[in-house]
Amino acid sequence: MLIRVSRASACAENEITPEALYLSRRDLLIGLMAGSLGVMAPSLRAEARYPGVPPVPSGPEFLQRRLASIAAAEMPAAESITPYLDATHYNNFYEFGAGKQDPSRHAGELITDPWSVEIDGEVARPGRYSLEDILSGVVLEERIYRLRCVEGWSMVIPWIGFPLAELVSRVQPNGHARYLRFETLVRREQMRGVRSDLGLIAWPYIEGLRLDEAMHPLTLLAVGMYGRSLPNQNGAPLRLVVPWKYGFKSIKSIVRISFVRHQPATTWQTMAPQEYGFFANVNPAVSHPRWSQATERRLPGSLFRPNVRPTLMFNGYAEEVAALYSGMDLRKDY
Ligand SMILES: Nc1nc2c(c(=O)[nH]1)N[C@H]1C(S)=C(S)[C@@H](COP(=O)(O)O)O[C@H]1N2
Ligand SMILES: [Mo]
Repeated sequence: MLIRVSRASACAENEITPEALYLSRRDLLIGLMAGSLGVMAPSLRAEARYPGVPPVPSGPEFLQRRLASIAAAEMPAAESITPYLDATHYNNFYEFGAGKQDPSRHAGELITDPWSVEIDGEVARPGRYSLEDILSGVVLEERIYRLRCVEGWSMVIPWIGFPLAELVSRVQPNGHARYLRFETLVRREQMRGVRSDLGLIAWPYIEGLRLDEAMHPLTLLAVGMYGRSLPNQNGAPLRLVVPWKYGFKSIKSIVRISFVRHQPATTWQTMAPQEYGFFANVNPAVSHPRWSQATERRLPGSLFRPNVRPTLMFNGYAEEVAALYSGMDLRKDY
């Protein structure tokens, strides 16, 4: 809902719009398209748009330069963006501890530059790609998405990134590639949660997508949020964002992407298979065994104003993604 993907089923605008209006709107659309290339739309002035963002950009210099020229996404009419301070101080990133404040307290210890990602498996162009390499030739864009955690809270976050599909096409998967398997960095000296081992998680944190899910235009690789590079607690320098799935699918600080033949075993699914599935599509009709998923708390909220709202099928992106799951029983494949 927050971003529109055109559908073949939609009737052509010129069937219903007077010609003059249609033409001027067409010019506007062309302008907007140019804008997404940073030509015409207002460039993203993060400090004006998002109160509380750091006054000075951070991250490697090549990324700062790229972030300076991004076009601003249209502000959603029906939703307000979660304040920067909430999105960066209420996090899940178990590598830095299990508490919601632990990542913002401790992730600063992580060194994220230089960074590279190993790409291997069923692809014609495997290799170790530097972050700069990964970003070369892609257009970074701002996308405002809802994020729904399986625990029952949600936010609205303006990400900066590019479609994962572009990277997938570049490395040329072969006919055996059916799934992508993602791995987060493990660096004990810089990751307090890994050191103190909760005894629960077998590091590295692993996530996965079916190839068609990875190729879907809503699926992003993000390098920034709120007009800035990603804070470490949000998964710097490179993370996945899959807005129609529960947040745990959106793996942070990625160091490896493998193209594989079989559905990979993922972290939460392995730990508690009866509670967390591989697909993890947001679904208000399928309860978690210990709580309902019918509603969510939109952050920020308070004890007295919990800000509860109904959870939407596929987190509100059903129109765009439902076809990926046609014929599947989403109660079984949760
Ligand atoms: N490596 C790694 N990625 C992770 C997690 C984690 O613990 N480790 N937590 C996930 C969960 S449960 C959620 S809800 C989102 C939270 O992203 P945010 O902190 O940027 O809002 O990150 C996901 N990605
Ligand atoms: Mo989550």
